Amino acid sequence: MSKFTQTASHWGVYRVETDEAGGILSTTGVPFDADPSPIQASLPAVVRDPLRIDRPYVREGYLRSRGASRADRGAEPFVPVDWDTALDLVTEALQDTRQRLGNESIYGGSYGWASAGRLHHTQSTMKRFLGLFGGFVDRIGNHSFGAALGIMPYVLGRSDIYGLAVRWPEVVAHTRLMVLIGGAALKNAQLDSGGTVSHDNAGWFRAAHEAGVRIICVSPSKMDVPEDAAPEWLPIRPGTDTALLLGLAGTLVAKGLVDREFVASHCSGYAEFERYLADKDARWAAEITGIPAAEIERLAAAMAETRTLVNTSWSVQRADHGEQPVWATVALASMLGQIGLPGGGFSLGFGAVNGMTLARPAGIPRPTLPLGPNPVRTVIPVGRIAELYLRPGGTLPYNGETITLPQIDLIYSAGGNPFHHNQNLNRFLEGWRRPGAVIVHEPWWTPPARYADIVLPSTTTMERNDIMAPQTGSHWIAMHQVIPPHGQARNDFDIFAELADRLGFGSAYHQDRDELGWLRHMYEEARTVAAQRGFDPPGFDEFWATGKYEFTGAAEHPVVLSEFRADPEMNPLDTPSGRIELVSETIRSYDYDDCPAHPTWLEPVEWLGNASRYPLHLLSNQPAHRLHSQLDNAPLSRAAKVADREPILIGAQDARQRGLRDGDVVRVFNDRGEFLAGVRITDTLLPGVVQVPTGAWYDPVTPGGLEKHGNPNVVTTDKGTSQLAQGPAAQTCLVQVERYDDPPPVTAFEPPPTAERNSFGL
Ligand SMILES: Nc1nc2c(c(=O)[nH]1)N[C@H]1C(S)=C(S)[C@@H](COP(=O)(O)OP(=O)(O)OC[C@H]3O[C@@H](n4cnc5c(=O)[nH]c(N)nc54)[C@H](O)[C@@H]3O)O[C@H]1N2
Ligand SMILES: Nc1nc2c(c(=O)[nH]1)N[C@H]1C(S)=C(S)[C@@H](COP(=O)(O)OP(=O)(O)OC[C@H]3O[C@@H](n4cnc5c(=O)[nH]c(N)nc54)[C@H](O)[C@@H]3O)O[C@H]1N2
Ligand SMILES: [Mo]
Repeated sequence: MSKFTQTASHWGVYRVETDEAGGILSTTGVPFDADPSPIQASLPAVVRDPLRIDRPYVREGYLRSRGASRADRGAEPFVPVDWDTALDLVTEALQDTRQRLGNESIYGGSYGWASAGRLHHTQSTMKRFLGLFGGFVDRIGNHSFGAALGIMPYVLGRSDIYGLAVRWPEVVAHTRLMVLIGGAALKNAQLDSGGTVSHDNAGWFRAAHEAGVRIICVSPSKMDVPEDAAPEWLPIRPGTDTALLLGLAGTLVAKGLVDREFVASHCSGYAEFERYLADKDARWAAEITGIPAAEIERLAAAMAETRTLVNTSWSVQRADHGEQPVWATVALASMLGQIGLPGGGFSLGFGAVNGMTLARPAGIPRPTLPLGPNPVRTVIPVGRIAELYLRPGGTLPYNGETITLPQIDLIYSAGGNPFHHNQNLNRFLEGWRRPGAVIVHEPWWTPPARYADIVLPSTTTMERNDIMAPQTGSHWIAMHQVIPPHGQARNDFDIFAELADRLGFGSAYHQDRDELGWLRHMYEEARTVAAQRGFDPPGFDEFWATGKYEFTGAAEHPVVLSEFRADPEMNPLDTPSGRIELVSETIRSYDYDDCPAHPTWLEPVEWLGNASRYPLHLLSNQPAHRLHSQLDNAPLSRAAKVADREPILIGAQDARQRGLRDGDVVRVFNDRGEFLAGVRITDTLLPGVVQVPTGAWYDPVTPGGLEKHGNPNVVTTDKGTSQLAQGPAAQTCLVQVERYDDPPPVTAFEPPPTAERNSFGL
């Protein structure tokens, strides 16, 4: 007799069929998901794969002498140890580091999506643990929309990018023209951070098209808006969107199309901004963007004529001066005067994830594991982690302040892949090899595990119980344990609980609750809040047995900024002027040349306009067949590889110039590094642009050398967007591409070498 168990993930809720011996028979979506993502089959396919880490391991040199051979991190075999030994080593490293250098020398490598689930949310379990241990250096900002997070408080007095997003029903009912800068590719709407319940974006795109919404895709890639929506494609040079937005704004001024009443009553600094726009006409923008001036003029006129939504994708701001396209988007929408009208104004990252643009009842709480305190106040902007490791004692300007970089001597990393999320990996690796100890929890032998000193094997969602409560959905979902843990793998929570016991703060950490004890507690706390807000979820036992609870009620999303529009005096924004700041005196006072007082076109360090030795612009977008680097080892992701490597999309003309054919292996390189990729020729990219999805597991011939699997972060820049946000700027990257014969085999999916414990006399 087989059995079906419901589990869930960032990419959806699904059921796994197992036989009596726990063998996995099949994976199916749930009836309440309109359009399940194919990624759902990937975890069941590799949950028992030979790359799973079966027990704790310690790098050979570290076992011999802690800290001595840190430069060999990633180049030495691992020695299997028992849990007791491993946890002793972790305790010792933590205590010793704290004693010598204080808690400010511990980096809680706290970036990473890990898995959906509110208890076994790895970042939370780790932060709670390190906080109670006395604190750790945390990160600030995010990889997704770091520049927007930095600039929006100055412009609108808020940075809730999700709250500012216009919802689909409003678009279909009211928007007539949707300008998608950077597109809104459906591949990205497969998932949500914290979980997706139903995939609805494809249907909404069709509905928008049927309702007659005109959709324009402004992107170097034609593939960024689904064909069903019949988009018009305006190919643009990467990194030049600010120039387009300013050129559109300048055209509005020149043609007398500015909503002067709106900018006078709702914005501050318009006059100064308009003076800056004096020479920013369509011809100026055409030179920079490659979009013909006549097209820009036509677009400006169309925007002023009809209900228009200007949406700028997150990718566009993940680039040098990424604050500018965000600010310029708000400025253009202000001049069109439609902010606060249904279906009008601006939005950021429409379609970047599944749920952000769907409407749901307001006030749904989430069961939550409390993080606890973090007595250490030092933070590092996510885009600048290498600075933290490489420049102890140095300073970093950030958001009007100066960060003094502490000396990090211990990295604790769990739930993220630093060899995926960071840019300029060769430089990053140099930094990663500086501290005295690196401790990693991982389910598989991924790059962070391979480059660790102490590796603790963790379970996956299928091997534990949890609750999914999406940030953007209207369900709570029970995630039932499907199979027993692999080998000696343990839940992150249990690992931290035992470490806390050993370190003397066990009760503060686990509060004497086990897994189900915590789930019940977290659920009941959230249920009390839900009840106060007029919802009626059942008690925990009933929820756990039923498997889901749906919050019902009017799914109305108030039109973004409508109250401010109606009465800016009564409902001012939280900015110094109470209005939309087209000029910020606060930013002016920082005197940053890379982020001036109003939206400004600043040439990126690398773009097609200054390309010479490296003539191609490399975009490294989100992968269609996995989540970042997660499940790169699964069949779905591996089937999409070309010659075993991550595909590089290249236009026919660029391929011809280099004598390349489909299926060839190429070397992609610049001064920062080199990697191999498999050629796929396309007619969907602007000439001069190549595209490699992010997330191939870092697999160099030797650490820091030629990367042979297709990880684009070997060549991307780790420059911050500006001194203001210091956001990641991965999309700003020029490269050259050439054919590479006789490539070395990919070894990313083979476990690292292991050594016997007594081989060196221990
Ligand atoms: N070049 C380039 N780089 C980028 C981007 C880009 O556009 N271009 N995008 C950036 C963006 S937006 C983001 S959000 C980041 C994402 O960066 P990350 O969030 O760091 O990427 P993931 O691959 O999701 O890493 C999650 C890791 O956690 C592990 N894991 C999964 N479940 C568990 C668990 O239960 N316990 C533990 N201990 N580990 C688990 C997985 O095996 C995986 O190694 O990447 C950024 N990097
Ligand atoms: N399947 C899948 N979906 C995902 C993720 C995943 O890993 N897998 N990751 C999720 C995460 S963490 C995030 S943050 C979001 C990110 O969402 P986005 O940042 O929107 O996603 P990207 O795929 O990086 O970029 C979208 C498109 O922007 C275009 N683009 C790049 N540079 C420029 C430019 O300079 N100008 C213009 N006009 N266009 C440009 C590229 O053609 C690219 O295809 O996606 C989420 N969705
Ligand atoms: Mo992201």
